[in-house]
Amino acid sequence: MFMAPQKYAQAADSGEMQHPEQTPAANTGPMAGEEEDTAYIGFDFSTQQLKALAIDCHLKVICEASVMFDRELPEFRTHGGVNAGADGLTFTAPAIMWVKALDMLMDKLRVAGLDFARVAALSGAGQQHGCVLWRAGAEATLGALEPDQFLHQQLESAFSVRNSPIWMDSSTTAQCRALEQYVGGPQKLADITGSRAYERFTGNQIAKIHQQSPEAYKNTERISLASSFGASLFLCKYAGIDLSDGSGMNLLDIGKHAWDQHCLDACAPGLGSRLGAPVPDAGHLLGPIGEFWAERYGFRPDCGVVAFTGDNPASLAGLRLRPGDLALSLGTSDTVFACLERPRPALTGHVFVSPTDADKYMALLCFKNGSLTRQKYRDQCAGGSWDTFNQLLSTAPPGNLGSIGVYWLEQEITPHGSGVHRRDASGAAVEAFDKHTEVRAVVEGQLMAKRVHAESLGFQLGEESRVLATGGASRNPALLQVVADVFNAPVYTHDVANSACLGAAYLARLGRCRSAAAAAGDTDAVTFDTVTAAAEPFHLACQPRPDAQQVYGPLLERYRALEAELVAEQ
Ligand code: XUL
Repeated sequence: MFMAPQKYAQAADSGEMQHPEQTPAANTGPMAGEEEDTAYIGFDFSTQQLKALAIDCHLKVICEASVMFDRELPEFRTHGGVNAGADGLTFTAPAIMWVKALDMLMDKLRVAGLDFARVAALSGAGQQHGCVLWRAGAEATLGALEPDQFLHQQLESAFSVRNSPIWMDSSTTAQCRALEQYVGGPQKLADITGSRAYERFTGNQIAKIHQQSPEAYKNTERISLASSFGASLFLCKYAGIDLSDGSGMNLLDIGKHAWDQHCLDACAPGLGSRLGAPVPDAGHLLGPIGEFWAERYGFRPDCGVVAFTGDNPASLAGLRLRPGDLALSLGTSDTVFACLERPRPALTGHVFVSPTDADKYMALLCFKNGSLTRQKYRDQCAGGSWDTFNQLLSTAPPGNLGSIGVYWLEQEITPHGSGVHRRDASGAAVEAFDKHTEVRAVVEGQLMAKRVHAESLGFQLGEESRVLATGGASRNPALLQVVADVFNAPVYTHDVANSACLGAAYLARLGRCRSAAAAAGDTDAVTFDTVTAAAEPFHLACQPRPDAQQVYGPLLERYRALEAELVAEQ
């Protein structure tokens, strides 16, 4: 019987992992324009904390620090880094809290021994969709920051809206429907911007602010995303919005890399000038760090600020996903990222411009029913034991002799649906399965959903495709074998903590080295792949069974049809 090691006993979907094969890492050191001691920083303005990580030019992590909003900045009375409105729909966070956290984080990095004079460039990630509204005159304040004072003392009154809407907000349904109607329907909006209208997407949030607080909107000279807000603090002037993070606004034409005038008009007047032009490419060097930073922290005056991106795009960069690869984050809810060459925006899921190559795209899918659903069936069928759960999973054959199920215990978002629905091999609805069939139906159903929805957005599995599994459940080999079989692709694991910070640090290196190469007349010498060639290798966890395609090909078609039928009924 498979025994989970003690250290994983508490972790969701835990199990033991062998790493039978490793992909060798390229052995690269300093590149053009780098010294042996050159360092890069990646920040992450995430929901619950502000984090930073520094790497050297061998891509080794040399320093990490973080500031937890609830615990270290209790004066803002956030819960999980956010303030919930009384309506249960509105979620905000004070931008000045993020500024104060940055003051604290910089001191922590200094105390941790990071020599800022080594830093050739920095970049960052931000929680997606949230926005910061800068009051008229704020850029002048940014440009005149005094190095002997904290940032938060100087930026206290820089915002026209104190509480920034964030991604958890779902109070803008009316604005979403209005935007879809204005542009010609949800699929038309998805074709332009990569997603149908979503409540948390920034255009809809701005429309609500314009409608409910017209004076504040009028008094706003610039609107940043959390990501470009971070970059603006370091540049000491407004930073453009990154194309990948900008794809989460329902405003960007993801094919043309420009704001769509129709979408802008539908949301608020004068919006284009308040957003500024998006940055033109991935890992774009925006300019040198502001004087404040050189004087207060000893950064070199030519330290580059590379456009900050969204946390999900930065994670895709941190995992170094290639076209045809798919990353599966198996956590409380499950998330899928994939690289796409030819996207097909759909009514479910999101297509963003790729954070590492603006000619490509990434898919993002969030599945609400992840680990908690698996745990529920572990408790129900396996007495709370992952070992027993894995045993049951192995008892039922791949393909479950034709039994399939959809387990939307929580109202699912990919697709929109709820309830538990079982079908036997003949396609007839059944009330219950025996334990091993149930366990396999849960796992296979969840994984088939991921493949079906990724493919609906244009994801194509190829000969070279890899599935990269992260999160608690990626330590469970029985589950990973089902992943390999359903995707008919090898599964790799990678223990990257802070993949968003790491991805941001890689993007900092990309921006810096590419601009050094361009200055030397060699514009094409540096790509995201070349600057990350020395990164830690992935570990091969398992290969698909030889008959995987034969088993799952027809089952995937049945699963797709079942979901479509259920969505149509609901
Ligand atoms: C993605 C999303 C969240 C936030 C969390 O669309 O809303 O993943 O980016 O930080």
